[in-house]
Amino acid sequence: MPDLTLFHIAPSRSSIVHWMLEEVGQPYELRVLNHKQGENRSAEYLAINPMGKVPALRHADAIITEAAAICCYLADAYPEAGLGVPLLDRRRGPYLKWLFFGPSCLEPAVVDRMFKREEAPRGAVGWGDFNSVMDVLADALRPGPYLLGEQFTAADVVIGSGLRWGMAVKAIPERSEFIVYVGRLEQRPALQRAVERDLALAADASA
Ligand SMILES: N[C@@H](CCC(=O)N[C@@H](CS)C(=O)NCC(=O)O)C(=O)O
Repeated sequence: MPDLTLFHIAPSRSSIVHWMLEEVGQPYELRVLNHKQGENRSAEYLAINPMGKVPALRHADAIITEAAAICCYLADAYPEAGLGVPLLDRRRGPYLKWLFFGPSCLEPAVVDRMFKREEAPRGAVGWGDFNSVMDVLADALRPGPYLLGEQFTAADVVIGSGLRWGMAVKAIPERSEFIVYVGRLEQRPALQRAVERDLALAADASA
């Protein structure tokens, strides 16, 4: 049995980790939860993630939750995959910045837009305002090919997933920087494998 198990609902935020696992290239098991039947709220699953949310990753006897934390963890646990930045490397700072920017700035800004929530005063919310988040990301992506330049990292999995999802739900403007970057990510075989399997899982779940 593989050491790695992903608790997953397809497609969802656990698809971020599904893609990351494909990039890592180690054997893993997918434990698919039936959202309609509330399996993520079962006592068994709440013992794994008391938030009742996916993703959760089991690695031997450790449980990790929160998609960006899992991606960071996997990059560190499997350095041979080349998806992280070592501790004493100066690029570790920007790398961590982008990993945290995903769930703390990009995602809440997009969720607000998607649900047409009134924008809070920019000084009061951690992500400031939607347009600043978009401008900062577009500026960072313009040089390319990836957030840290030539190296594709776990931060691209997190930010790239947020952009793909935001563009799919039409909450993110189709700026050329985003289109070029997401198009580049979509050429990656690991992402293609994860998407294909998620589509099959989603079809099974709705059958
Ligand atoms: N902060 C968490 C959010 C996880 C999350 O909201 N997952 C959603 C799927 S997109 C979920 O499990 N929803 C099921 C539910 O709440 O019933 C992360 O980034 O991993």
